[in-house]
Amino acid sequence: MSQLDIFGNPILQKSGSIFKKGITVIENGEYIFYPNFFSKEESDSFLKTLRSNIIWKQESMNMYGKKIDFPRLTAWYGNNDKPYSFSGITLQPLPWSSEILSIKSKIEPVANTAFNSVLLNLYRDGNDSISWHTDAEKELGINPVIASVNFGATRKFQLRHIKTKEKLEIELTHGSLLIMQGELQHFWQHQVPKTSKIVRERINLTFRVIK
Ligand SMILES: O=C(O)CCC(=O)C(=O)O
Ligand SMILES: [Mn+2]
Repeated sequence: MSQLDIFGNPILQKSGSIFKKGITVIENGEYIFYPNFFSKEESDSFLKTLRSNIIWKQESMNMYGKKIDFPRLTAWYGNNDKPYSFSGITLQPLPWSSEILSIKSKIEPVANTAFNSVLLNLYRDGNDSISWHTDAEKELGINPVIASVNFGATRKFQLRHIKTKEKLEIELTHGSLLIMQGELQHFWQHQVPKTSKIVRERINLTFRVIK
């Protein structure tokens, strides 16, 4: 586990990253990380209820005429009727559930943003992953604020600058909150790689504003 600064941010010992009022300012972007935003009890309870109450789907995409399953299950909830497209698929939002609304109300004051939708990912084991991408779809507008909430297995979240190729890594722990903002989505890709370690399930929620 990395050393934490007074705001609970891990000290990354990377050149060029500085902390300003709890915000980690990196080249072309900013993030705020709370390793223990939710208590262990709250996090255990959210993991269990989200696992059973969310309508998890196996989405797939078409690649060279072949149907390829995403290496994770997904769900899309929100209060807007606009469909959301990413990785070649289009999702229609389901109406908010009480657990999601409870999480949303806790993170909104910290993220300073009123979110209108959330993408959920269920990583069943270390073989599930999400590969390099940005959350820069046009529906998200310029410099989107994305709030990512994590329950279950700790997994590595990696960031890679598209020009300099510099890499950063954050361990997303049970009950953590990562807020990405500023220009970050336009300059940094992110991924959660597969791991050969035996890990339990992990649920990630990324709250977004669809314009
Ligand atoms: O699981 C994560 O931490 C990241 C998920 C993600 O990047 C996405 O859904 O766009
Ligand atoms: Mn993403």
